[in-house]
Amino acid sequence: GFQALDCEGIKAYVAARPQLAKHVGSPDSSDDWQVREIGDGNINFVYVLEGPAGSLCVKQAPPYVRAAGESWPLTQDRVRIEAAVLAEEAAHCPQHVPALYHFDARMCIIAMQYLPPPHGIVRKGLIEGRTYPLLATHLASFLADTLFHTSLLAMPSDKFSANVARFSNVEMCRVSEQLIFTDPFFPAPRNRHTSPQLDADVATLHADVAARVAASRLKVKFTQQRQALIHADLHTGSIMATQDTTFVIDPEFAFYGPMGFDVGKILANLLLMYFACDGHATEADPRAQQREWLLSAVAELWAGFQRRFCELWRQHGAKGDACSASLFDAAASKEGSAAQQLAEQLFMAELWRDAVGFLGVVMLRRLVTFAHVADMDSIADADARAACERRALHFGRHVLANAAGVSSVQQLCDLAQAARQA
Ligand code: SR1
Ligand code: MG
Repeated sequence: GFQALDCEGIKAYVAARPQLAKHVGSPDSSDDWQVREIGDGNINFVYVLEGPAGSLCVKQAPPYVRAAGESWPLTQDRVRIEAAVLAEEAAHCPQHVPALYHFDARMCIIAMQYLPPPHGIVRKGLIEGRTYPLLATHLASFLADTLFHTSLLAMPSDKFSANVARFSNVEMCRVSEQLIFTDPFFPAPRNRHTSPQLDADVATLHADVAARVAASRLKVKFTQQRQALIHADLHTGSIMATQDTTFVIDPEFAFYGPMGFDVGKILANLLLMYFACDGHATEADPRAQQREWLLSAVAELWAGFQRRFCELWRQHGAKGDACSASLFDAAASKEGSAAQQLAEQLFMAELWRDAVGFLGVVMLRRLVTFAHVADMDSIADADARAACERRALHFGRHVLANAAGVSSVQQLCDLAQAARQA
């Protein structure tokens, strides 16, 4: 029963459903509603409807990858995942998730709150030179709240296991496994790099045993570790923000996976923009401030995440909920408090090491496989672009292969600074 809809089809679909139409206006005057397709992602079609009563965002998933066309089929079950994940995330962190209004499994449609201007996709804003003063703090909360509350630290094991099954997303995970962990290291059919100046660098990467082995170890972690419900596509194109608000969208790749993947992916995307800044610099705006802000956002995001996550862990322990992985009532005695501290340290050290490795491989894939980032691709000057890409590529490769040696976020930022100046 699936049918792909165009703007007029979407308007008729909404007008026929009073619970949806009420967000836009009276169905009798739907001829006057404005509808436009605004999707700029790789996967789906996204429509905005505006009318006298307000606005609505409607997303429809075709049975293929939008950016590749019908030659690349893709499960439409991703819409079920997206609807379920938006609801789950909203239960833990409603202030950073758009409200979900509707899910239609047959038509592969979801409808949700439209976030009007000045909300915008963060990637676009960054390319235009914007900064977002609260982005790091908000993302730290989003990550800590969603990851902690969906993990065994907060959940009894029966509920946890049911969640792991409910959010099984095998086909979408396979796309990530291929594009992120495998394709960067050989001349895969869909690979491309934008600048021919990078030919030799890409050939070197294909022969790089240390990077390939590091990526394959992370791939094992990605496929096997059922740690929390992760968004799994948390890049700057999956975030809409203003100067005061932040919303995380598009969780169609979500599944129970390693927490470090979400942390690493968003840090990778902030750093890709950091390396792209030089290519967007003009005399009027040399992007020095933006560069500085990007590094401070990386540092604040990690520090804020750690702080909030450990705070939740202690609060949860103090409530006395005996979860499988909780240190029961840990803070109640001196020994308990020391045990809690040590547990937090070990947990965060492993998460950080994972995040650094993931961020390295995520940076590589955005430069040398299918699906690039506009941060780099939109740099007009070909030589400037190639220079930015090369620095990002070498940095990504270095932190991927040497993740264990990057012991702090400050060290990560120092390495990024040095790689930019190399
Ligand atoms: C075939 S999908 C390519 C990429 O687009 C999405 O945004 C994800 O990042 C995915 O890896
Ligand atoms: Mg997306």
